[in-house]
Amino acid sequence: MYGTDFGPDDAAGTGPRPPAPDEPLNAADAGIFDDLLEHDLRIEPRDEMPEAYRSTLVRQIAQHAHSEIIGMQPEGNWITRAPSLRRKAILIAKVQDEAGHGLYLYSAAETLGVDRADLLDRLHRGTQKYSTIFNYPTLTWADVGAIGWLVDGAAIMNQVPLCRCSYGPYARAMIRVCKEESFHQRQGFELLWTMCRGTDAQKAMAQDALDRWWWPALMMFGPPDTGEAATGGHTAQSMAWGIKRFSNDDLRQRFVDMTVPQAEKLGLRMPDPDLAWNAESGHWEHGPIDWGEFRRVLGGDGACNAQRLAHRVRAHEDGAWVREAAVAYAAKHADGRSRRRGSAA
Ligand code: FAQ
Repeated sequence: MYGTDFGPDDAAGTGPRPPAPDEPLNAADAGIFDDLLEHDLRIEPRDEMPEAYRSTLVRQIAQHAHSEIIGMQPEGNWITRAPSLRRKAILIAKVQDEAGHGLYLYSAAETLGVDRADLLDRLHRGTQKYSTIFNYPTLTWADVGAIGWLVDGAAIMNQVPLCRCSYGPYARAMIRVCKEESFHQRQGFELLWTMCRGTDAQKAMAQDALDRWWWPALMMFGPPDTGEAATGGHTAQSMAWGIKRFSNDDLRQRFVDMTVPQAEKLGLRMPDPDLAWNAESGHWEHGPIDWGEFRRVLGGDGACNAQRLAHRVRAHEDGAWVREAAVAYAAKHADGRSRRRGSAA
């Protein structure tokens, strides 16, 4: 049973009537996709949907899932070097959460009729992307704080609206993901807060991490998609379909407005000489983003692209025996269950 099975929430009950789960789709249902969108209801796996809507979701959800599991690497790099047992336990839990997010997202993608193994294969062959942010190195312990504060902070800003995405399984997966990302963001801020109140060397390390992660974090929101700088892209269509609820530029601006006062609280300086408060618009205006760097990293030429992918492929190959054992175990139990059912009959 899906959310839409409870019917439209307008009191007059004039909204569309989604088919029951086992009801076959018929010609009258062909228009249900538009009706569901119009009433801001959720599209579920059993609903008819345009092929372009389905493939856009597969692209975005797969890219999101790949980002979560590749995103384990930069932080995983610091698990053995965390400065205390408490910090180590927190970091292990966070990296484990990212793996969980990948699992929810691959499951959501599978409801669109794709196979998880095939998606991983496409990641490994380089035909599907993951977020550019994870191709930057984590050089010091402060980078762990900067990832939590800035990368998870940007991820939440982008992902809270996805909890209202028109595709039900993706929207529902994002609710839990966002709760966990919010904890991640706070732990990153707290880590940097502690460093900023430590020795001069620790504060300098925090500043250096902000200097290196600020611009890549702004690029996470994707290329410009409003005004004269807009470069085309998927935003207009994805917003019409209710997949995206805001433009990349809108979300980036919200992130800047949220983060600048937080940097002030930490006592850190933003690495942007053009950053200025605009009292008229009520927003912080930032300097130009180097979209040439974004395209370079997206094209495979970031500091860590090759390393991230090689590590991912190696982990996948090393884990083959675990997957085989899990399949054999499941088959053995399915066999036992069907034999027990047979002898009970
Ligand atoms: N990296 O037209 P748009 C995280 C591509 S999760 C790489 O704007 P769209 C958790 C885009 O695919 C971080 N590629 O595209 C964590 C498109 O390529 P195409 C990931 C990018 O899809 C924290 C082209 O550029 N989050 O951090 C990027 O409508 C800490 C044109 O762009 C998600 O995936 C990029 N940054 O909007 C884990 C959220 N930006 O098809 C571990 C879900 C754009 O032309 C540690 N995804 N591209 O070849 C989304 O919201 C959207 O897909 C956007 C891009 C907003 C990322």
